[in-house]
Amino acid sequence: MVRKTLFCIIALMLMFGASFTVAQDSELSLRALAERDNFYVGAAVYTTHLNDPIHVETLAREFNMLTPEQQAKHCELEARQGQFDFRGFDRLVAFAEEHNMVIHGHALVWHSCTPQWVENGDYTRDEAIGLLRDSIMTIVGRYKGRIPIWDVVNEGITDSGAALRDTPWRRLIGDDYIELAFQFAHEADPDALLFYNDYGTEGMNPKSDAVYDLVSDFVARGIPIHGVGLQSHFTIGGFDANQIARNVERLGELGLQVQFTEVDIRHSGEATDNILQRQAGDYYRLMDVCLANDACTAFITWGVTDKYTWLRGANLGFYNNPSVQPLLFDDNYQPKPAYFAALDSLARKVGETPVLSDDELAAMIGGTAQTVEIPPPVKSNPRQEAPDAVPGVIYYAAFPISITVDGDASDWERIPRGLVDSGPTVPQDNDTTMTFAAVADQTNLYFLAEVTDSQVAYGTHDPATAWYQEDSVEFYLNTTGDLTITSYQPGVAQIGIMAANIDHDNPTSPIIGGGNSSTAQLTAIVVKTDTGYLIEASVPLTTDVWTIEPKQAAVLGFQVHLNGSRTPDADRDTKLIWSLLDTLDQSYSNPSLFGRLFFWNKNL
Ligand code: 9MR
Repeated sequence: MVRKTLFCIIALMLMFGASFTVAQDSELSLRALAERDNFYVGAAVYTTHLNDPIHVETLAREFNMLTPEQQAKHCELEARQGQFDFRGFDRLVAFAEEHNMVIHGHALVWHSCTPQWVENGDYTRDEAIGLLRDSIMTIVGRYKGRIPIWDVVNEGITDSGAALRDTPWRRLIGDDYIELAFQFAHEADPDALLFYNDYGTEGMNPKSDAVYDLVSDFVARGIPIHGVGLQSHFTIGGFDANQIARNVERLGELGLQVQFTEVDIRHSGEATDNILQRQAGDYYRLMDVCLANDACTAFITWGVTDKYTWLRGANLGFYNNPSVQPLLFDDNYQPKPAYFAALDSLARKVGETPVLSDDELAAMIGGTAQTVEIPPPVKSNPRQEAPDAVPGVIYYAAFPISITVDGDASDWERIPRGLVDSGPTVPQDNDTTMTFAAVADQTNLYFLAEVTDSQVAYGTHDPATAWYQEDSVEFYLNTTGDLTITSYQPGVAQIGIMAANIDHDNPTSPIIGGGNSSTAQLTAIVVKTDTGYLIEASVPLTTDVWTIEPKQAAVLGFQVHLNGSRTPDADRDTKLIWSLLDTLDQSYSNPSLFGRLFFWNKNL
């Protein structure tokens, strides 16, 4: 009977990679498609880029919006008080007008590009307000009627979201410098759309909550604000499209526009084909999120060509990767898979023939299927409490078995292990692997991870935004009963457990990350071992979002990932994945790529 049930679910689907062979149709461009949907596709540009004919040609062909990457910032325009230099900015505005492109002005107030005379100035509050007004009136006033969108304040909130950032204008004026800047910009050009712009505020998190609170307060009090810019400087696999959709939705409900203002998607190491495919999948998803909501009016990449990306600049700390390729066009202005992904998303939105075949799209975002055969359950050692795992497909979780979550794995002795030793990002000299196990009793589901890793690196990334960039293990569960769902909903959780818990002595509130991870009510202990580190963890069978019933052959969606970083300051360079379905590291957004956990009654 048991076997029959198991064989019935055998038709597990496996993705296959498709090679990438799309020829560019000369009629199609991002711009042409965007213009059919009153949408803007933009790029950040330096004035010097206009000296490069191929840059000019690509920019004018593909984009209908332009953001000055540097030339419209206050420190550039008014390095000396009252002495404005508009030469660079004027050139960009003239270029945009000549090519019927819209300028997205950036940025009137930004702590990183505030003139020295403001930073060092010893002004009273009233004097400072007067100076802020003069500067904004002069800059916005000069282009009145010609620049329809301005980033009025950029990055005014701290990374934790707990406070306003300590900035030169805030020190001189006080917290209301932000609303004053909006009022002055409105006074200078009442028709311009005024935006608040920031990073790390794309999804749902404390910082995006702080932005939401700031702008809803402005809306409620009638301070002129019309939009929010979500910068969108991402790492591949580093955002949850569903969360961004929710954030866009709540901002839209305030009557505000949203624009993705500085999109780039970076990666560590060389840009392999696999990386470029995953990057393309991310561009597709991000473009799709924007196009899905009418409140989202522009998708702006932070540059045209990889050649000029700011991410190749020196001294970027752990971003530093001289060979990074984060944009839509390569160093030679050739369109990359990411370009075709963005183009395809736009094409589908406007009802144009898709640019990518289903197989090509599946190779980027997952979805195409094949059948894999599952062997009958077998215990290779009769003392085992459950059958051997089927690599990358099924893990049999024995029950009822109770575990003490104490960092000592001796109570897992008769429990079979699953193995995680491959994945989309594996360094040549990789020495990191892991085994894992799961069991349940009447109250909890327990997890064990034993990681072999000669360099356990942790403690340098912000757990709120970059937990997956350092040593960590992710357990994923889909308890909804529908293993085909392709997006997160209550009952699905990505539970990322950081090695940083080694130095954390509060097992009932461990340092975790991942989609819906807080709903899992995780308890976890992480300890260093001779060969790496070990995680013991548990989640309750009953929470606000799920009821898990361990019964013979009952099934959950289940997935295990390992993130490895070998240098403490660097982003992860290793990504190992258990489920064979997830070849492109998409489990964080698509639960249909999980493998399966079957409960196995040890007494049967
Ligand atoms: O990409 C820009 C880089 O060339 C400049 O040197 C730098 C300082 O002005 O600003 C960079 O752009 C930033 C943008 O204005 C605000 N968000 C973060 C961007 C990347 O640092």
